[in-house]
Amino acid sequence: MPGELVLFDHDGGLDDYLALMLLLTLEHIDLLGVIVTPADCYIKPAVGATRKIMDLMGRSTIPVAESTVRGINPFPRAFRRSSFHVDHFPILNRHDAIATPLLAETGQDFQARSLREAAGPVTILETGPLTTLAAALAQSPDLAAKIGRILWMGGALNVPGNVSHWIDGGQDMSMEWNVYWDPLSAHAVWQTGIPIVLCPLDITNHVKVTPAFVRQLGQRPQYPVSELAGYCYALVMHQDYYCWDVLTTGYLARPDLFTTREWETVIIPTGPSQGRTQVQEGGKRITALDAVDKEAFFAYLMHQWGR
Ligand SMILES: [Ca+2]
Repeated sequence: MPGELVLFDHDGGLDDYLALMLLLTLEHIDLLGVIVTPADCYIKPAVGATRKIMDLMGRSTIPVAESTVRGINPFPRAFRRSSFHVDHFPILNRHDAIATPLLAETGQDFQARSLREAAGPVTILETGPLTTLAAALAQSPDLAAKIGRILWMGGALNVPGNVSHWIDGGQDMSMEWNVYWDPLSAHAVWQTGIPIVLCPLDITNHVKVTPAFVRQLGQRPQYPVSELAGYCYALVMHQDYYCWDVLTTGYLARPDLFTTREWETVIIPTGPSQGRTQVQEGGKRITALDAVDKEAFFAYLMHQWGR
């Protein structure tokens, strides 16, 4: 029986590589391709790191495409630099040539073509802004009917946003970064009938990566993927770091570990609350991940990265 069709669109942050490393272990899905959106990264090293991780994990037949969209509110440079670090990890540079193909077409064209050609409904796993998807849908609005659901790390429903320490004044700090980068695209996707499953800060705030977990990843030198995950997390151990993109991907893998809840929501497109995902009666009904069995989730990561 064919697996669930999935397109993965990430934005090159550290957590995105970890999400990719989890996604590539899933056997019940049919991964159509990986798109890199130039948001929480510098795009060339982000595409390089993505392809090298796919090589390392023996998945070099899956195509990668580089999106050329632009956002409105850029991510801080300090966040984006990790794309250079990961691309230069020794474990990802044992060979000169990269086997995983980089397509000549743009990420947004590839996303549109993949949806058009898909035999059945496609799940979009989105761990960056919705800009590339919105660009694909702007080309061909009829493609919305080919999307079974969008599983998105984004938004803050009943908790503060996470942009507060990083931007200058004028905003009310209610927004989450993936929405804030391009509120207009998120707003456009909200106007479609596509089902959305959201992994908002409301749940990710409870799933912090602990130093003990990171050390445990490093204590298994026989598993290169575990070691690579440990290196990625080591770069951010000076700060609080949560499972954002990895938790979202975890829902695709193990929905049984989660509870969900429905909300009616709107996206504020402009002004001081731009990028806010506001709970509002009469708004688009979405499903949000509400709670997760943390212990089982981290045990699952440890198991999947044991390769
Ligand atoms: Ca991301």
